[in-house]
Amino acid sequence: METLAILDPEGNADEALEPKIEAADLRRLFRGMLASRRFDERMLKLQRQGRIGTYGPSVGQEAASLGPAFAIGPKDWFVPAFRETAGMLWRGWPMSKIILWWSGNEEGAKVPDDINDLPICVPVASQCLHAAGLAWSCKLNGTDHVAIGFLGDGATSEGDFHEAMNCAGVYQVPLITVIQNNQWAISHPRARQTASATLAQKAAAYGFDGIQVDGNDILAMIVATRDAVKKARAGGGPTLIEAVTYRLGVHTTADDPKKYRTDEEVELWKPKDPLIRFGRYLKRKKILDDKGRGLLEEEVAKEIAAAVETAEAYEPDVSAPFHHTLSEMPDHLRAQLAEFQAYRRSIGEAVPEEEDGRGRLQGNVGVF
Ligand SMILES: Cc1ncc(C[n+]2csc(CCOP(=O)(O)OP(=O)(O)O)c2C)c(N)n1
Ligand SMILES: [Mg+2]
Repeated sequence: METLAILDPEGNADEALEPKIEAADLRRLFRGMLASRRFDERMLKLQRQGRIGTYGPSVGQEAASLGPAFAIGPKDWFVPAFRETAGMLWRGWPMSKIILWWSGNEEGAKVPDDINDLPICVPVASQCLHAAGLAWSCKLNGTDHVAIGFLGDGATSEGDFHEAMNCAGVYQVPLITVIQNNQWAISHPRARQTASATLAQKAAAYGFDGIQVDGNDILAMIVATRDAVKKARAGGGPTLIEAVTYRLGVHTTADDPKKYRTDEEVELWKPKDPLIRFGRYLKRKKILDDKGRGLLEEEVAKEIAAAVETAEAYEPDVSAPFHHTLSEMPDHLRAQLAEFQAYRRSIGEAVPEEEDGRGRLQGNVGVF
């Protein structure tokens, strides 16, 4: 199984493999990883303060979703699981929406208008099927668009993964599947997940290419995805990319990793942190010095503060679940909605007249 790495831990690039990327884009990529990192840190604090719900950070895994996001266009499909914050921010999801999503607010699942994305989706490996279906639609519609779907190492043990990969191979759809192998599925280690030597080699059984990539190396992730996208656009079918990375933080805010893994293991991965390595690379290339980095930190801090303010000022539509589930509300749900609205009025809430379950459904159906 081929393994692709371009940046070493000191941030030196293998010149034969180094992609040509404009300095401005390299700087934006660093900003993207930094924004995701600082956003995660802030989200953990908000959760501890009881201001959002459970949160799953992607600390240490930023390059694995940002590289693929950089390598596709807005009309291609980006199908995240739940640890693709860096990629989602790059695609144009406002931070405030991501905060709303983790607060259990429907608004956080509404896709921004100008991108072909699906929202955060937690059922493990279900995203593989969504992405395979979208890739199939790209092919059936005669476009040269591709779909990129994400999953974790643990998700490769799910039937959905098998079904999606099998279907993608049989129908030769333009699908790129990125496995974020972060070594753990909550407390279950990679070694106990599968007897396969690599996760990438599973592609061989489905009849298409697989490649193992240093997932903490943003340049390698970009190159691997670009190759896969080029092949898919030309009708060459799917690719499976195994991004070898590490979850430096908690699985979610409901988890204590000290119960199942050692501090020594975490320490071993810290020098491979994608942000550190890419930062060194940019410094060496004289693209981003300490001063420039400080300015980015300030910019990102302001963006996060503004997003928290926007999200917390958002007035949730508490009747949203009634309106987003079925295209036509059946009588029993209509009755429940009426009862719910009567209760809201009885406690003094202002409920608009049109909130009777009619007339709003069509506008919302397209969201998913
Ligand atoms: C179908 C399903 N089963 C169980 C869960 C609970 N769950 C959430 S994340 C997770 C582990 C996923 O591990 P992995 O695929 O390696 O992704 P990671 O969390 O490491 O990013 C589990 C079991 C779920 N969300 N969906
Ligand atoms: Mg995992």
